[in-house]
Amino acid sequence: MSDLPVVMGVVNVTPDSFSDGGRYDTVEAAVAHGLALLADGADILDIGGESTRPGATRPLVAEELARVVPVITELAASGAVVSVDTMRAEVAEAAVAAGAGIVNDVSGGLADPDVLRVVAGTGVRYVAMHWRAHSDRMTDFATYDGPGGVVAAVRDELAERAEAIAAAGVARDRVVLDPGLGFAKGASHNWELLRHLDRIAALGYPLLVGASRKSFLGRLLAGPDGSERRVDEREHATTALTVVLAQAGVWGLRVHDVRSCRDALAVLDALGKEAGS
Ligand code: PMM
Repeated sequence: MSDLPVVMGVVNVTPDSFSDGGRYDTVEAAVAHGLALLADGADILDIGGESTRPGATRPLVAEELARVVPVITELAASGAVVSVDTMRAEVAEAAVAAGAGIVNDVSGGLADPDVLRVVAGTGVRYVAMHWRAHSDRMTDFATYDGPGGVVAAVRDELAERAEAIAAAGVARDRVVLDPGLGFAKGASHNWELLRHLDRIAALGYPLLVGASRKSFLGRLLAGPDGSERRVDEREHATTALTVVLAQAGVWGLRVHDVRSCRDALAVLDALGKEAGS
């Protein structure tokens, strides 16, 4: 493979994220985790201070700022490429001032359109994810009855976001799109999107995908009693998806376990070199 995806390692500075909530919710723990992910080979560290797990309620702006800014400051000062996972302009602005080079907005500018002004004004990269509603209400919006189902809906809604992003003055080559697995989507919607990522890629933007440890994998691997596989036991399935997504040509992968992702990419890399020699 010539172009392997970039690996974005997740640092959730939150008490309640679904996969790692509460583990890195102090500045020291989050910075140490970020440095460990870098040592494992992360290309980008994604720092988030708001949990988006289904049903989550939003932190106050001041809380979110206090969680992410000191962590970004330290990690950016250590030379890391940092993205901030936020839907708020105020947080995006402070994060960029602290050294973030990417704004990862799970709402694609819908939650706070002013984010686009910050991105346009600072020239940072922008990840726009497919999103329909905040986490406390998103399951009410997981309906895709139109022609073409979830894939056509996500493609069309992302195309609309891309237009709004361009209209706000963000350069096209700064934009990355993300299908938003698990956000206003059930397991079957996620699988359908993964089957047809080429139709989202046809919009002409690089794609970032966050499948790591998500609930649809827990459900896939459910035990005989129907209970979802535990979050920390979904890594092999996540790694399998790393291979599939890399072969599908995505630009980036957002993962919790950078090491296993890197190992999988090393296998693909070796195969690609063999084929070319
Ligand atoms: N998923 C989560 C949070 N942020 N950002 C992007 N761009 N794509 C995603 O799929 C995504 C995201 C939720 O997962 P987490 O709680 O493990 O961070």
